[in-house]
Amino acid sequence: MSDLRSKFLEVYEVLKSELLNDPAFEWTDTSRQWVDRMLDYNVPGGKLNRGLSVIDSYKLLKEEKELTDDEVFLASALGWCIEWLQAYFLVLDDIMDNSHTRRGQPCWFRVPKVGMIAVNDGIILRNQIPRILRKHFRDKKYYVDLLDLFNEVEFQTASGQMIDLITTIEGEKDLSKYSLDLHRRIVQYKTAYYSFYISVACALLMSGEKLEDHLDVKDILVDMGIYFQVQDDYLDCFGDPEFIGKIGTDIQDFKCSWLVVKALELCNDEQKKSLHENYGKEDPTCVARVKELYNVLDLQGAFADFESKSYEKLIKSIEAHSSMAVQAVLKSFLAKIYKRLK
Ligand code: DMA
Ligand code: MG
Ligand code: MG
Ligand code: MG
Repeated sequence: MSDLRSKFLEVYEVLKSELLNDPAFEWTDTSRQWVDRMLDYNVPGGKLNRGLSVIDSYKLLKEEKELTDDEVFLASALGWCIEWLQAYFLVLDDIMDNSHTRRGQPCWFRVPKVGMIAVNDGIILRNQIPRILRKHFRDKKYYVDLLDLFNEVEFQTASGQMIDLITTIEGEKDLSKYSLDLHRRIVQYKTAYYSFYISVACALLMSGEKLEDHLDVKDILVDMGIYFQVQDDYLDCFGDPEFIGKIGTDIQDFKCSWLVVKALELCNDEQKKSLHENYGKEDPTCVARVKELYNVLDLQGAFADFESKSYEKLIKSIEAHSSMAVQAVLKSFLAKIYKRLK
């Protein structure tokens, strides 16, 4: 394991132990054990890209100067706040999407004796973020901006989740309302801000920058987030569940996925009829028919095309940026996700 990653994981242990001894609550052995297990199950098991990116970005923004131990700790703590935010969204997203697995294990709500306690666990995860921020950032000049950032991003993500969910309401399933513009709105809000923008925004605040001076960076990160969610939509159907650690449910859930939008654009009348009949059904034969149609329409090819075009466009807008340090931050992000298989 790289040094950075192991240092980052050490900070997780520190934060967890602080939370499990939070003096604002009268802990018992049982409640402490519950939260301990819930955190270990849901917070550190992912790729950790979002969290590690805060440290990476902060380093690049400081250019060649070595980070002090204190700076590494603070950047890691902010990185973990983002991982906490992600854990909170995922625990609830898996319930709402009726998913089965996540990160190679059953979704938290499917674990015996957890069930709908997972809803409150999600709320706990969400409430632990301001407790971490208060403990470690309370006397920083940028404390208020940090709180404001996490609140804004949570609002944007929850709003994106809302439009993702209300397009699939039972009895109102209508593929004709699915378009690239609706898809863009859903993924911009549900994914881009919390997956890309917030990490760089945290690093900028730590460097003493004002976020309103970096709206151009935000625009590029939002575009990168949209590209990232198109990859997620693609992997939901074409990814290897063993490797991505989750089993796709977008077809069954009638999601406004990039794949179905693309299929609607490419299909003839007969294929459209089949899509209308089979999309959004639990029945495995219906799911198989949709996947077959995706193959006939060569959505893998359409995706490969989208992927290379997005990459070129992103590189172009990154290279137009005036600061080389910012360019380095954005390029390191893009390199992490380009042609990802998980
Ligand atoms: C991801 O949507 C967005 C959030 C806020 C979790 P998704 O349901 O496509 O994610 P996943 O494929 O990981 O369930
Ligand atoms: Mg989901
Ligand atoms: Mg979802
Ligand atoms: Mg998905």
